[in-house]
Amino acid sequence: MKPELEPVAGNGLLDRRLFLRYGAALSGVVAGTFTRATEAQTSSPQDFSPPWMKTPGSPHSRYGSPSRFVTIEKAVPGGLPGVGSARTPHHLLEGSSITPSGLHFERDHAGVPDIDPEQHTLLIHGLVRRALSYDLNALVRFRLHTRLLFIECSGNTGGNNAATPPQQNVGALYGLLSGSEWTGIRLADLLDEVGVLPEAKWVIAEGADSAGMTRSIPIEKFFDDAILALYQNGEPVRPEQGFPLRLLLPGWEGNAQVKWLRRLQLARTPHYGREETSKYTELLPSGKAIQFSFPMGVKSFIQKPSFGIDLQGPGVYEVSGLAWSGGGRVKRVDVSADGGRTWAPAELTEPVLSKAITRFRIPWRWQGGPATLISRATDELGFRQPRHDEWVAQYRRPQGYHQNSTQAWAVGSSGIVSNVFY
Ligand SMILES: Nc1nc2c(c(=O)[nH]1)N[C@H]1C(S)=C(S)[C@@H](COP(=O)(O)O)O[C@H]1N2
Ligand SMILES: [Mo]
Repeated sequence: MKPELEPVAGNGLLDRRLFLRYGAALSGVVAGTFTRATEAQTSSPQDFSPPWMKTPGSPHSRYGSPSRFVTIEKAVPGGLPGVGSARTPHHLLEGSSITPSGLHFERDHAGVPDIDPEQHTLLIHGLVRRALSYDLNALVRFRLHTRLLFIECSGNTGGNNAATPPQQNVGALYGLLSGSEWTGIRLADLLDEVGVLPEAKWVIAEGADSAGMTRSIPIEKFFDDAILALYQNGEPVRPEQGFPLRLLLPGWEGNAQVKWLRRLQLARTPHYGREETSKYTELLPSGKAIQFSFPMGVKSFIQKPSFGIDLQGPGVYEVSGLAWSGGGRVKRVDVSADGGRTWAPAELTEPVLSKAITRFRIPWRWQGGPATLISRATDELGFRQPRHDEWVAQYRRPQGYHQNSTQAWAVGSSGIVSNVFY
């Protein structure tokens, strides 16, 4: 059996199916493939019994934590405590479309409130037949729904709108994106109960943090797929994500997904607050700005290799990364190793779900010369990521929201990876 490693695109991108079929064989056959194993010194495992096999291990834990040999942390910014963002360290993660709850990114305007759930209520009022106030006991009696979703701050990857490419890892550049399996109540069910008056067009959502962060949401989204989240990855929503209640607007910009939700006011018009006037609007070349640009565009990035994750000599590598779209499912991710001249389709890890993170993988034989790796995602609506120059031309600098251009990583002959605009 001699597997054929014919590239499917220029500069060494290989067919993923070959690896599924010949995975083990390839590492032996092809010089410089995945394997970095060393020659075994002995054939008997008894010759080496490590200290942890000689005494019983530690007792059960009440709440498990990672191995003490593993340090994966969010970088916490300086400045005012609790104000700003702590990003998901994507450069240290692998495998899942679900972000471990403790590593979900955090964007807080005034810190994380310490809410006593017994004292927390959600008031729904304004243009409704009867205003109602719900405590948690009332809410858990509703029908629950579970869905895997991404949340992305529309400021994510704003760094790539600088004049020169920032040399930062994918945690810093893409860390305002996380995925969770959320469980909660459909807002449509709650609105049915209060009875929406026909003149209601907007829902004004207010958080119980000391910023009292507030956003105006078109009512259609509430009838479509908005969720009041009570659980995150199978346990109550974490304080950083909005305990005890968080508004989820699948596929829409993070800012509108109000945490620590305490009030929904149905109204004729938006409230035109800070977060939808001076912030979270996009300045156009004409000097006008786009307001209420809710859905997040189709987007992807190569996580490995990337800045800080360099190549260790020529050979076969797996190129992998994450793709997502606020418009629905990711339909395909193409990868180029020659700066966008030729493209090959990457394998998408199942299940590929609407408005959730999808992982992609494709093998690549690096010959050792300079290369430029790019991923380009297309969603089921037919939207495709723009090139960096195309994206930049849409706006007036320094506008950095909704940055969804393709990410290019230049690999130097020594294997060092850097961020480039192309
Ligand atoms: N009440 C309240 N809701 C909020 C915020 C906030 O500061 N206060 N930050 C918003 C912003 S800008 C984003 S991007 C998301 C971040 O959600 P996360 O912190 O759970 O990742 O929450 C949004 N909801
Ligand atoms: Mo945000």
